[in-house]
This record gives sequence, structure tokens and C-alpha cells, in this order.
Amino acid sequence: MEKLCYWKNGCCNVLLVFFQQNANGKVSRVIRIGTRKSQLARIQTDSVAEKLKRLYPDVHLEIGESRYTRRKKIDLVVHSLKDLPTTLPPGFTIGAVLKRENPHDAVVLHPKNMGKSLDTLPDKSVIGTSSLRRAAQLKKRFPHLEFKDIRGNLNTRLKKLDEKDDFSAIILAAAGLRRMGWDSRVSQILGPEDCMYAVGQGALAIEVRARDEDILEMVSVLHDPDTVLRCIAERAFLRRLEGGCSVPVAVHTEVKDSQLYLTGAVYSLDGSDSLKETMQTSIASDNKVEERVDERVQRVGVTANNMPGPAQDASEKLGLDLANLLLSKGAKEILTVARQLNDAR
Ligand code: DPM
Repeated sequence: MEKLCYWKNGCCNVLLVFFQQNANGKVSRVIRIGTRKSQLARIQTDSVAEKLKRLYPDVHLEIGESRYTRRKKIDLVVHSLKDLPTTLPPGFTIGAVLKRENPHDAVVLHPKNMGKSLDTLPDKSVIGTSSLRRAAQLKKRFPHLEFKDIRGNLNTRLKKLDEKDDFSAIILAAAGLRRMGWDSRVSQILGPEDCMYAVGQGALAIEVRARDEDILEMVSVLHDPDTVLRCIAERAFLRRLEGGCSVPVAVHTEVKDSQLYLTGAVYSLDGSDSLKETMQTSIASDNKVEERVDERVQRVGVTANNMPGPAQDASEKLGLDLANLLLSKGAKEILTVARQLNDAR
């Protein structure tokens, strides 16, 4: 399932790296950027390309469309982290996790419902989402509402909402809406008491070849330390639960006073059954403990050689420990039933 998600619905783009010789014989690096058709994928790639251009003005960037089948030639890929499996295909790694945007989900209302909220929408109003995680939490919290699948990219979904009468509102990630420039359509941001977010939600990741030292070093400066530690903990949690990108698993993380807090939960499809716990760990780092630059350590698919190793290890262990705690309370049974019922739908 993870693999399927990886190929099917990533918001990702491709950068190809070449060298170019200019008129006076000087060799400069060329990064060829392939992108997919979706507007969100394009926006995400462009934002990373701009950052690289600012950091490395001598690098020549070329943007064009590319396909996964050319994967062997691909050097650098921009993804929404939440669409990346917790184990990457052999030979690949996440070389940068960029500063997370608002990780929460948002409510986008049909224009006719302006001024309403999930609380005040009339009985039996239909809410569009294909996320088991969102539906499970919101069904429990707002029992007067009904939930139906809505598919397609963001443009398609917004069109389905506005131009038909099928949905009273849809739920989308605030980060995606912001990147698309659709902030003004957000009528409500869902806090953790309403709906916890997906593992990695709101963060962009750059996938590179695990052995491409040049590119790894180049993109590593884009790592946002807090985001990296939060996402390592979240991904370790999901991996231990054997959750893919479509199980009712949700998280909430915070970094405060050198402590990393992780709340994780699993849900039955209707949210009636759930388990939720919080744990914390110290991520204080002694600046002298610098990880060796040539160390090829991956933690849940992430390579961050320029960040202290002990803090990353503590974050990974936090995710693992929290998952083990939930498993000891019956998380596996809840997820197995949810998976079976969903497959049978
Ligand atoms: C994953 C899920 C969804 C996407 C499942 C979930 C939402 C699917 C749906 C793993 N990937 O969140 O529980 O609503 O039917 C996706 C979006 C973004 C990345 C869009 C969105 C943009 C935000 C980001 C689809 N992947 O969630 O509204 O970069 O985090």
C-alpha cells in the first residue's frame, strides 16, 4: 500500500543534474527540473528551485516536464513529505525536510454556507474528504455531519465543491491551500481537539540518491532542525504501526524548551474506537557532538548529517516508544479492522 501511494499520488517533481560548459570553457552545474502537471506539484518544485538558485547562484536550473519512468536519470525530487513512505526504495533518501508550514487541516465551505462552521452546519450536511484519518476524527466530533469521498487534485476538488451541490464543505490541508494561494477560502483551521494531522503534513521533502554526496550536501542546508526532529518522530511512530498513507493514524508534535512532545492516535473508521497517548523526550544537543559528515545514516528515510545525531536518535526512539505503548493497548487490532473494512468498501 505504501508503495502504491508513493507512485500514485505524490505531489512531486523531478530535478535532473548535469554539467554545462559555457563559452569560455568553464564548467558549471546544471540542474534540470522536471515537474508534473498538477499545479501544486509545480508550485512546490518552483519554491525549492528558487531557494536553490538563491543559495547557489552559479547553478543553472532548467525546468521541464518529466515522468517517473525516467526515474533512473533522476537526481532530485520534491515531495509533500506526507506522501512519502516511511521506507524509501533502496538507493534513495530524503536529503532535506523544509520548514513546516501550518500542519493542520482546514475547512473550505461551499460559498452558500459562508459564515458557518462545522459546529453550525445543518444536520446531515455532507462533508467531502477521502482521508480515513479526517473522517474518523470528525465523525466522532461532529456526529450531525455526513462524510463522503471526494477525489482529484486540489483544483478539481474546489471546482466540485463550488460548482455542484454535492458538498457543504470539504476538508483540505491548510499548507496545500496556502501554497496554491487559496488562503482566503479557509473558513476554519482544525485544532488538535477537532482533528489531528497526518504524519509529515505541511512539510516539503527533497528526495535524492543516497550516495550522491554532492547533491546531499547541497540540499542539506535546507533542513529545518525542528521540522526534521518532529517528522522523524512522526514517521518512526507510523512505521512501527505499519501504517501506510491511508490508515486512520494522526499525530501532533511540538518542540518547547529542548523537549519534543509527540501525541499519536489510531482510530476505527467511525472514530468510535480510538487510542491516544502523549510522550516526550529531550532533544537538547551538545554542540560538540557533531555527526561525522561522511556518515550515511538514514532515520526513517531521512539523512541529516549536518544535524546532531543524538537528537535524531532520541526523536526516532520517541516515535517507536509511543507506537509500542499504543500497540500494548490494542492499536494493532483497531488498525487491522479499519484496514479490512476499508478494503471491503
Ligand atoms: C495523504 C492523505 C491525503 C493526501 C491522507 C491524509 C489527503 C487525501 C484526501 C497521505 N496525502 O491526510 O489523511 O483528502 O482525500 C495531499 C495533500 C497535500 C499533500 C492535500 C491535502 C498537501 C499538503 C501537504 C493528499 N498530499 O491533504 O489536502 O503538503 O502536507
